[in-house]
Amino acid sequence: MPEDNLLKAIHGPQDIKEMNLAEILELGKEIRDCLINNVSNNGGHLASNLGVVELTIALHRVFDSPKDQIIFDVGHQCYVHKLLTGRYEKFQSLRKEGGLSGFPNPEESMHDILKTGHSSTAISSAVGLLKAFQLNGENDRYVIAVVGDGAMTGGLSYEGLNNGGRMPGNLIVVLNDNDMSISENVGSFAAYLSKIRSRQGYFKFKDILTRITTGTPLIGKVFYRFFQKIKQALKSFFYQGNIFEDMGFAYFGPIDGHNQKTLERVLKRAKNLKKPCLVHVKTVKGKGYSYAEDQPADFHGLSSFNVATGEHGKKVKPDFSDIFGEELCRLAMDDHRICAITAAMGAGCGLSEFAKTFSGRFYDVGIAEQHALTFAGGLARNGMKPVFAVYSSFLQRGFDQVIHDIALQGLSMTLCIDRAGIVGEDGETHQGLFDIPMLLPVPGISIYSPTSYAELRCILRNRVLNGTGISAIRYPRGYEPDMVLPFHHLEEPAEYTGTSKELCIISYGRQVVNCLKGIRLANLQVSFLKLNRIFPIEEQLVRSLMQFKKILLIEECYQTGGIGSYLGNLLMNRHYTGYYRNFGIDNLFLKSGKPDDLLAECHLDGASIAKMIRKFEEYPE
Ligand SMILES: Cc1ncc(C[n+]2csc(CCOP(=O)(O)OP(=O)(O)O)c2C)c(N)n1
Repeated sequence: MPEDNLLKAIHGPQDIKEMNLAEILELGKEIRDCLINNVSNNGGHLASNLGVVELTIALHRVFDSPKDQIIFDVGHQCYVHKLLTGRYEKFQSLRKEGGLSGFPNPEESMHDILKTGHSSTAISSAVGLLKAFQLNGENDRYVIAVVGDGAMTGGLSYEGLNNGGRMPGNLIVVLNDNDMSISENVGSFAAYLSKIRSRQGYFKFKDILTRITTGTPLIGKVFYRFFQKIKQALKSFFYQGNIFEDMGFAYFGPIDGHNQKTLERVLKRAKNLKKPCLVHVKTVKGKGYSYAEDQPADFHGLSSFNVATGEHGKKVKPDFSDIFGEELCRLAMDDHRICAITAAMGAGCGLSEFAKTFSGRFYDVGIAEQHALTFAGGLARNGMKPVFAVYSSFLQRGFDQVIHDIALQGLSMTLCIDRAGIVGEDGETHQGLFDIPMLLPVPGISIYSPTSYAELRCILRNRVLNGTGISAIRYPRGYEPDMVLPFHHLEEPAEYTGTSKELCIISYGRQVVNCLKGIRLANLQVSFLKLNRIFPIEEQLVRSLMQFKKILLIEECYQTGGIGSYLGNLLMNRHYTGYYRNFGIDNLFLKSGKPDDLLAECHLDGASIAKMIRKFEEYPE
């Protein structure tokens, strides 16, 4: 076990500023060991953090956090930053309920500027943060955005660059180029970066010239001006321009992101320039841990693993994502119009097999959910059957595209919404709780929520082959319930069990299981209505509900804007005279924790539901 002698003495960035190179290199080793040991226990993002050890140390030595603000794009690579900013003692609690977040969190530390978790926001945030400094007259403060090459596939990054490059002042974008998103990075920009990397000779030459010219008084200045003039000519001679320079950034790089001295030297130069700079840093994802270097995608985000062997929790049985992928392959075999789209989450969404078998109809568009949807609209318009598989929380990015580029056009596509509902350890930014409130008002949409694999298969088949308009199918992270479910009419939009006419409990998706447990624990005679299609609820079904004296809808969704408020409206409009209550999650951001614990915290576990049912059964007596 490493001693962490240097690391445990670090209470803030000031403690590393005076260290000599030997100490810094030793510190880097201790940090790597600490990352590997902790993530092997708690799970989390390993490879990305191993790749930014030297970079994060350099940033904290050259800049002055929190006076200068460092923003990590996505934020999954902020563990080293956490260790250097006084959170070593708490690091063992990483991603645990009540512990350190796996992402930046200003509630934890003044060195964390914003809560993040979604990609490609850092440059825009940095531009805003810097503008505010300038408006406050704080012109000596810097803002540094650390952005991965994967995050550069998201359009928002360019919107930020577009504004940032023309802005006076201390904006530094560090492009952390490891050639990987979660899987291999895709698209023209990735190819462009590799082209830039291959022109290292030009940049070295430029670097040396700049150093000579700016380091020699008088002659240097004259020569520097001359050099600036010939630079354009040199540029077009050696390469076809650099997008960053053309957008107004002084470009430094590509530099070795694991060479501490080079990193600090270049960052200092960028700092002294006092204009928008882009520092292109070449790093190795997983650096220093051979298993992560060899399989960076597997070690991007993972649950616990064996440090000595690199063995990590491979799935022992298929989960919802796998079943989706498997069924889609089956359908695509017979229908060549079926196309699968992912926004950089192919493996996570269960599309690996589809990508191999139908490579011509598989599109990883990068971290570009907006483009994925508008692109799907184009495919649909010209006769294809697009299926976009996306995590619920990342679908939030594409709200306008769902409305404007698909629904309004009257186009048909299938949205497969993975990780719907409470997700767990990734915390606030990753919970899948907005898709229902977001999608309900979209004209013409239908939304399905299967509880079991058989239902998922059946719904997917029906919707992909015959669906019109947008068909959204949402399913949770993980596995179908172990319990044998008393439902058999998978093709129907809803199904009743029980004969009581007094009280009807309604639910859908994963929550059906906890409701059935709750009913059993409450030991009461109630009817249960399982919704397979949660929107729209047809007139006939509403009419059938009017016969109950009491109706209780329980859902793993925000109370406001969920199916409960929608059904409440339907009942009210039909002058339902019984008691209706809907129970969902309070409109708060849910922090990190195990899904079962979070469900219990939200009173959505079997025991809480049993209490709720008993209380409601007695109401209003
Ligand atoms: C909007 C959005 N879509 C998808 C993701 C999932 N995601 C998390 S990290 C990541 C890859 C990021 O790659 P890069 O920026 O190069 O960072 P690296 O991990 O390689 O350092 C993806 C796709 C996300 N966080 N946000």
